[in-house]
Amino acid sequence: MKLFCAPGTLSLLPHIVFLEAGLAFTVVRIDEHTKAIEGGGDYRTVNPLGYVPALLLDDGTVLTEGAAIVQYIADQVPDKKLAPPNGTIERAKLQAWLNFLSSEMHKGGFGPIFHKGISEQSKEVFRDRLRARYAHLDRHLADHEYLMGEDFTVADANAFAITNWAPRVDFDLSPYPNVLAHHARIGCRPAVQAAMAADGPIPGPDP
Ligand SMILES: N[C@@H](CCC(=O)N[C@@H](CS)C(=O)NCC(=O)O)C(=O)O
Repeated sequence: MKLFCAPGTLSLLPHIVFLEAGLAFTVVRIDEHTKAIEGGGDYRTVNPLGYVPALLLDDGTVLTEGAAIVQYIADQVPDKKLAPPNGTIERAKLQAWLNFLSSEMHKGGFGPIFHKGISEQSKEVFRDRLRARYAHLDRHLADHEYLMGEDFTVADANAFAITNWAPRVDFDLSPYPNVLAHHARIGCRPAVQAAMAADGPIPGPDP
């Protein structure tokens, strides 16, 4: 399986989950701005929308969307309990967290703040949205070690990958001590440290 990645992006999420799962995979780097695949080729031939992550299966199937990719990986190794079994209410709750992180926090929060075409005033609107959502996360994590309770799941890796962006968009996490503690806890995991090291330095903004 090939995982298409770019440093500092959501591709950190499936990268972490692959390492947690202990499955064989190859990282294929792409330039987030030019869409060039390292070693040659245009990433839009893999994902026409040009964003990462994408997973290329050995049979040629392409799976996009971080939330779908990590559930697919988790389901290959059920004993690792990276996601509750399909069809259970616990799995639905995991999907609720993944959707919350993707829509409310990533696309509805961090994404627009990264956009160079958005005014500082508008960015503050999205920072406000993030504040409300981080407050919700913080309340939840006050009495849960992990998003799903007592066990690490792919949702924790998702929260980690997204929260990593806070310093890059001047988003202050200090009012959310439980989020910070969770972030530190997840960041200590060997798979997370290995994925971060492999990700390497984050390139500068699009010229
Ligand atoms: N809906 C996608 C969004 C992925 C996404 O926004 N990726 C960003 C990096 S974090 C990207 O590649 N942006 C470049 C672009 O949209 O051209 C998912 O959840 O996987």
